[in-house]
Amino acid sequence: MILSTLMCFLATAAAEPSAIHVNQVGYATQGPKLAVVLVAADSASLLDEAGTVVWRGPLGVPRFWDAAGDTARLFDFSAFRTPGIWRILAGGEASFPVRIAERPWDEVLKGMVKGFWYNRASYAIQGSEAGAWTRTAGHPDTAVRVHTSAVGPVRTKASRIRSPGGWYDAGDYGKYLPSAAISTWSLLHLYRSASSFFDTLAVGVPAHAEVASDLLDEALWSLRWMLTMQDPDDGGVYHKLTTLNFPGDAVLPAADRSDRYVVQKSTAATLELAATAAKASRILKGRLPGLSDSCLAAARSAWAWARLHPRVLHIEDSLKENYLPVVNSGPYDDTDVSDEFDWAAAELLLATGNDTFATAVALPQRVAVGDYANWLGWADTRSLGLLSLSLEGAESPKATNLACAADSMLVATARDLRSGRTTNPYHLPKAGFWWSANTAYANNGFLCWNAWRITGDTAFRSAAVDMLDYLLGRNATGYSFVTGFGSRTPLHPHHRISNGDGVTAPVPGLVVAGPNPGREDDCDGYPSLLPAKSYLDDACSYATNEPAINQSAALILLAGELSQEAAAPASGIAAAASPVAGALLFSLRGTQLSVRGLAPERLEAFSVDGRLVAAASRINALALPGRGLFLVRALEPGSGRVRLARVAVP
Ligand SMILES: [Ca+2]
Repeated sequence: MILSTLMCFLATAAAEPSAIHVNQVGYATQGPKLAVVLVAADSASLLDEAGTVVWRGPLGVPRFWDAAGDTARLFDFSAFRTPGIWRILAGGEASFPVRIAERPWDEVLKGMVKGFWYNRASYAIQGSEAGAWTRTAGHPDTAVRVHTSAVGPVRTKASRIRSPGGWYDAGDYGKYLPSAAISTWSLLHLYRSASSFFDTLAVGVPAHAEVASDLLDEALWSLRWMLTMQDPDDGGVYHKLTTLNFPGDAVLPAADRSDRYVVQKSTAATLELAATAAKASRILKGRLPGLSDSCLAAARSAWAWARLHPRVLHIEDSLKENYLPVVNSGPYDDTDVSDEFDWAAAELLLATGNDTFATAVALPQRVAVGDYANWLGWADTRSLGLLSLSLEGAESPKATNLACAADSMLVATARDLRSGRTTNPYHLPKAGFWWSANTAYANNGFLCWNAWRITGDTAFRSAAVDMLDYLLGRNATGYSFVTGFGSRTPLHPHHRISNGDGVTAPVPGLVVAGPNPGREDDCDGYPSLLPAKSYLDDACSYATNEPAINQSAALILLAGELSQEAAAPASGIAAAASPVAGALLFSLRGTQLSVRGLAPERLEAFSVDGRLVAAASRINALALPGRGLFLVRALEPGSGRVRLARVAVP
């Protein structure tokens, strides 16, 4: 109680901005450490708490960035590796506290996972874990109406269905399948990536009997709700569950008693459930076998519905024209479901090993290279399948070829995103700003982390840390974008619970949308109209200051991978599943690759970004150029069949 009182006290006024932008949460002892200095100076110092200079270093060349209207100098203090709390001093200006620690991001990671718990629907936030933010349960969702867009022969207008649980989506109390799916998938994927780390990471929520891991438990809270959104009579899945209109801006969950509706089954929502449930079925197999089976059955019936209804699109405007009563909640329109088909097929292939799904994955040659905004998102889901194939595909013989292709595409996209990073004064790879651009920055960091996992190239890892630094304060606004974590954080998010709960500090652990020059909310008071500074810490600003589950999930993925790695350092290549993925056909000794029982017509090795690095014709051996990860392609004589393998030379 003392702690929460203190937090409330501290949070009543925003800290004055500093002219030195740092990651306000922390830097890893052995990792890269960069600050952005906006004052004219040649060098900067690190000071201890008594004000004594402990380290000094030069500043980089001044660079003007038109998106921020700033001339900025980078201060690289990576060589300073002493854990503790320090400040940077340059040109007479001091930074916020700079924390250096072996595991600097565990607390913000836990806070963001707990942020999901705070946003649970049909659930009372209480007990010592709740801190100041206790509230009674709202939205039991035990008698949800079926909207006219969703009625069928069994579930009619008079039906009432049960669909409790799940998370509130953002500042409102709607529950939307597209954003819930990508968010749930993200928590599941992170757990799959580092389950032993997350089995012991306690995030400060009440203990649960079902599974030991708080992260997995939180994912299951949403997954169980998602399963209720499937019509058991045909396998189709409703797009959303909401009231007809948004409640007032400070109405708490328990006071929002308007009727709630499930709205239209859509192909997108149905495939999103198929994909997420298929992923869950694999993770839960040895832990909760009954739920695992239910998930796989739900995924299969959802897939079957989507094949019968391949283009039932949820388009808010057309719903408004054709069905009454009019629904005015979040649209979550998706006009292209080819990516959802690919994602679901990839997850079902990994869950079943069934050839039907292998042939259904129609991967493009490259994934959204250059399309910085849309390589991943709630409506752009193809890369979720790639990420699953890359992480898990080597364990499934039927998925090996696709896993190799997924690695290659992920690395190519990461390489494209990373380009230009070192010339940007904030070290941003391809900076841009739009609604929820913070999600894109987190996604890009996660992509770069995966490229590091696949290739072992530390430049990718540094790019991932750059994105984390950006989101936690090393940006042109000088805010850490996670409520409650940092020296200067959002105090007035567009979030009904935070607005209405009478607690001065907002609910902690929420990730806001970030700078957006579109400023669609038309709020007064934006401190700057420059793109990188178009951010307003005001509850009015739904265009820059609204939290959302998919924003949190994206940053949890990035912070989670970096945190688990800090707890158990691993080199990227050593982390790859096995030296030769798949194919009994190939073997490796040193850098010498052999093909058993076959003299291929042609044998080729590619680096993971697609460059041909070695080739041979009509012999069964190939010398690889050295350490690294390679995609090997063997063309069978006669049949013309292509065999692929992913080979890591340690
Ligand atoms: Ca889509």
